[in-house]
Parts: sequence; structure tokens; C-alpha cells
Amino acid sequence: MSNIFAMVLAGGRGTRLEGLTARRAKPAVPIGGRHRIIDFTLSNCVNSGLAHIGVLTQYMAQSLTPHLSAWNRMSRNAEVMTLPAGAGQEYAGTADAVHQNRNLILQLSPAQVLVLAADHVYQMDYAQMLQEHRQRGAQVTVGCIEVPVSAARNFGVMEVDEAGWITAFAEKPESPRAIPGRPGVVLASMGIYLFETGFLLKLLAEDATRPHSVHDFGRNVIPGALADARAYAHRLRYIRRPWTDGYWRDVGTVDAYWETSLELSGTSAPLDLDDPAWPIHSPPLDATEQRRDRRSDSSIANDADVRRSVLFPGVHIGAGVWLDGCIALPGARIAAGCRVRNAIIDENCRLPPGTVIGMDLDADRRRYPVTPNGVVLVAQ
Ligand code: ADQ
Ligand code: ADP
Repeated sequence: MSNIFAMVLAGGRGTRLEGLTARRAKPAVPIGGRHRIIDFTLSNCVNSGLAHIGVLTQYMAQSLTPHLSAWNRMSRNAEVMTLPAGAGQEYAGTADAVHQNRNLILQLSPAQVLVLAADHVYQMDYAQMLQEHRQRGAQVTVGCIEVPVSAARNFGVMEVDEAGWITAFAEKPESPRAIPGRPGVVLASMGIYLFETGFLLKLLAEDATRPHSVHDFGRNVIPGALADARAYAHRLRYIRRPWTDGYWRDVGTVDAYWETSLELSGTSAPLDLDDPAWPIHSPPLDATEQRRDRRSDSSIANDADVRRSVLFPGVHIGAGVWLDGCIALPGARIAAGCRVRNAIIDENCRLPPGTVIGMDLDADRRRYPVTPNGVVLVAQ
């Protein structure tokens, strides 16, 4: 694994997360009580034994930089490099972001480059992906998972032959083809790609000069490569149960973020973030900011009633508060007598005494964004 360079794409804008990404990049959004979204991908990298990890940042890069430096200090066996888009030289798309770092790739001269997204919740051993990639003699291997056809328009959808070779790839198709014999189910790309290095550099050089390309892996590079490439589909499996399909969530919308957060905190959580075989690591959340604001630890009044909720460090819950289905991000303050259902309270937001949220969504809509599933977002 030490001969692979992992390039983590962390520069996307994440507009569908609305207020949660107004002041931070999507990969920097806190999740799971003490992590940020990017911690899943970075933990998968170090747990898989990768030694060289580059994180490509752009939108709100400053919201990620201290966290990435802390990651670099924390990781003994891996180097975590921050690779920001250069001044005046924006990354035009995911493929362009990698292309602009081609000199670093040449300098490190890895055998393979693993291109990863920074905004997914999952546990994955990339060594298994490499093993399959090598055994098959693939030039590129794409991580994939089955999803219901209703979700297909958010993803790249692939078709594969019996041996697992990719025969077709459509980015966010309107009318995707189901897996043969599995009506209602399609094979979705996880947006993660393992490339032979020379093959990647050749594809990127071709894409850079192709007219009308938006320089995106899913839209341009992967579909364009299929005609004459050996492209293989690798299925995500559970770390401890490799015979079953793994858990993977794209937390790109407020609803998906809310649902995934509650799923992870429930008694039958689909992932064990403290699994000794595959822990999700994180530098202390907001180590630097906490020092600056002198934020103390959390406090919850004795008579507060908190159900199905995720409370981050530094959250204060006042007397008589009732919470159900709430995510309170670091430093949120919920004053006495508030009653809040199905809501996200962003970092450092304050709810004044007696605030009622989630009981009358029409009233809530006048003050806050409310998602299609009825989750209320209280952001700054
Ligand atoms: P999308 O979900 O649309 O599709 P995209 O917006 O391309 O994903 O972002 C992928 C990753 O790249 C994210 O981590 C994002 O932060 C980052 N990124 C985006 N633009 C960037 C830039 N200019 N510089 C650096 N990083 C950038 C992709 C694939 C689909 C696949 C889904 C799975 O295109 O085929 O199904 O991911 O979620
Ligand atoms: P159950 O035991 O079935 O959860 P509860 O009496 O706790 O019954 O809740 C009944 C309904 O009232 C649920 O929809 C719950 O979310 C809501 N509810 C409970 N307590 C409060 C409260 N203090 N303020 C607003 N709604 C509440």
C-alpha cells in the first residue's frame, strides 16, 4: 500500500447542504458527535496502510486546513498533505484538480493513484480494492455499491459484465438500467477510482485538451476511458463481513446528513466508529477554536429530556428542555424551556428560552430553512 498515492477531493461547494456549508467546506461539517465528514475517508486511508495522502481543497479551504494539519501531526505512519487550488488557478473540476497536481504525482511516482471523495460516510479497506485491481490486471477500478433506482439520478450508474468489467457508465442518468435480474436496483459509482499511474496521467492529458469537457471524473474521464480500457467494478463490503455489501452514505443533502447522523448514533448503528479493527480517527474537534473561545465542556440540565439526538462537545442544554431527533453542533446553546423536534442546530447557534421548533413546520418555514423531509436547519 505504500506505493499508492491517495488524492482526496475536498474542494466541492456542497450547496445542497445549505447553511451548513455557508462558512465551511462540506468535508469539514461535524458529524457523529466528534468527527468531521472527511475523517471517514482519512481513517479509511490510514487504516488501509496508505502512507501518502494529499487532500485537494478549494471552496472554504480555511475551514479544513487546521484540521488537516492536526491530522498530519496525529498520523505517525502517514503523511497528510494539503493541496489547495493555486491563487488565480481554480480547480475547474475533479479531474482538473488531480491534473493540476500532476507534478507531485510524477515526483512521488506511485504505482497507482487512488482518487477519493471527502464527503462519504463508510468504512472501507482500500487494500481489498487494490488486491482485486491487481488480480484482474485492471487499468482503473471504480468502487461501487447497489442503490435503489430512485437514487440513481444523484450518482454515476454503471453496467458490468459477468466478470465485473464495466461496460457502460452514465453520470446521473434520467433513466438508468437496473442490474439484470434485480429490478429496481442499480450499480452506483462511489466516486472513488484506483488508477494505474501512467494510465491516469494519459487520461488527464487527453481530457485537458478535449473541447467541452468540464474536467470531471464522472462526466468526462471515466465514460471516455471505457472504450479501450480495462475498467473494473469493485464492490464495497463490510470490513468484518466481507460477504455482505457494505454501508455507504453520501451525506450531500441536509436530509441525508440528518438521517445518517441519527442512524450512526442509534442502538443498532450500521457502523462501529470505535471498532478496534477499523476506528474512525479524529483530532480533537475544534482543538484550535475551543482554545480561542474558551468553550467549556457540555452541560445538560438535570430535568432536560433528550431523545434520539446527537450532542457535540460544548453544547449547553437548559432546564426543562425537550429534544427529539436533534443534532446540536459544537457550542450550540439551547436555553431553558425550548422544545425542539427534528432539527439541526449549527455550531455556536443559540436558541432563546422557550423556542419551539418542529411542531408547526409552516411557522418554522418563516424563520428557518425546512427540508423536504421536514428537518429544520438553524444556522448562522
Ligand atoms: P458528485 O456527488 O456530484 O458525483 P462531485 O461534486 O463531483 O460529486 O464531488 C466529488 C468530490 O470531489 C467531493 O468530495 C467534492 O468535495 C470534491 N470536489 C468537487 N469539485 C472539486 C474541485 N474543483 N476541487 C477539488 N475537489 C472537488 C461524484 C461522481 C459520481 C458518483 C458520486 C458518488 O461524479 O459518479 O456516483 O460522486 O457520490
Ligand atoms: P411516547 O412514549 O410514545 O414517545 P410521548 O408522550 O413521549 O409518547 O410523545 C408523544 C408525542 O408527543 C411524540 O410525537 C413526541 O415526539 C411528542 N412529545 C413528547 N413530549 C413532548 C414535549 N415536551 N413537547 C412537544 N412534543 C412532545
